Amino acid sequence: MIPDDSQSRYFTSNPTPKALSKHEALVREFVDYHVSTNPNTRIALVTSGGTTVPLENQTVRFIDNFSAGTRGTTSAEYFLREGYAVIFLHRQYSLLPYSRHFSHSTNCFLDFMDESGDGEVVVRQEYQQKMRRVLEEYQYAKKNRLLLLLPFTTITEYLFELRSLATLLQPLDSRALFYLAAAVSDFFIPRERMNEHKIQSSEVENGKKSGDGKQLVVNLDPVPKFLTTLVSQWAPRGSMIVSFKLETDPSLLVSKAEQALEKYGHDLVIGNLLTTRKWEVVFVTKGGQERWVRVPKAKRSRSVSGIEELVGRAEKNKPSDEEVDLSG
Ligand code: PAZ
Repeated sequence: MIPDDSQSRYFTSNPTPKALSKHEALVREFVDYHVSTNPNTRIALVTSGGTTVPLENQTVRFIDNFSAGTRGTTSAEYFLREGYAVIFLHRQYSLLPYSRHFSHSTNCFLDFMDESGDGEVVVRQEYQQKMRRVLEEYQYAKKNRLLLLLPFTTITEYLFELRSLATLLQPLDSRALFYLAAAVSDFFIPRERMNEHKIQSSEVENGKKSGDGKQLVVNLDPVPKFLTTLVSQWAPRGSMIVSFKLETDPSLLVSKAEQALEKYGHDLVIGNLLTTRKWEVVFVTKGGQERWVRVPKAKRSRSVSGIEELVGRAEKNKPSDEEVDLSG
């Protein structure tokens, strides 16, 4: 399929991100290493966190979204446990695999520490068990070079990175998995309409209705739909591609997920609602099949992120039950 004009224009009219060539070199090295050490290696590209939409070229202000990267980080840990090497394309400073267990759960990481009787700094007794488990997994991933962290901030950086990384995963063919959990902006300001410098309050327009005073009017264009091109050109032919669909209106979720699947022709859309995303998701697959995966009610309060494990298990075992129990 030939990319539509808006896509080619997007890449020619926006500057190549500064970090791209460095990231490409890291990915090349990562892929070569894993393919040469294990020809059956499986690599998952997990995207995580939200993209920003800058309002100015020298950016002071930008539009952002809510995503903290919980889905992406939790899933990345799950894929690592399942034997995948993981490229983690994430919003800079959002949650990261392993450190996420400790980075946002107290006021300060020092809350996990204490002073022992002989003046050593140690991990507090109540955190010992969990920290040991996470540390073991982290050290295993590090020692075996299983996790590559690549940050992005803007929508443009994200799209350039996605295009390059998908292309660099070509040698993996069916051993590549795309798990696109990032919350990617649907709208952006084209480069030619973007202010170079900080928008001044003195520059904003007069309000159209009397009494409105001054207004900052921002016109956003739709971001070209890149998933079609990812599926048909960038990604290896046999790879598995999973995208996410977030909605706030429950009546739209399944139909929007079905439309996405139909339009882009990939393998699976996982739908979720903003308010219930931590404990229920819906799988929509080709042929209009819809299957809900839920953390059982009794386990929701303690299982902030258990749904990702259920998603992995559900995909592997394809159970027929509506609710998949965490303890199984
Ligand atoms: O990062 P998070 O755990 O807070 O949220 C995850 C999510 C809702 C962003 C993800 O599950 C998702 O739906 N991503 C795709 C969003 C979209 O429709 O663009």
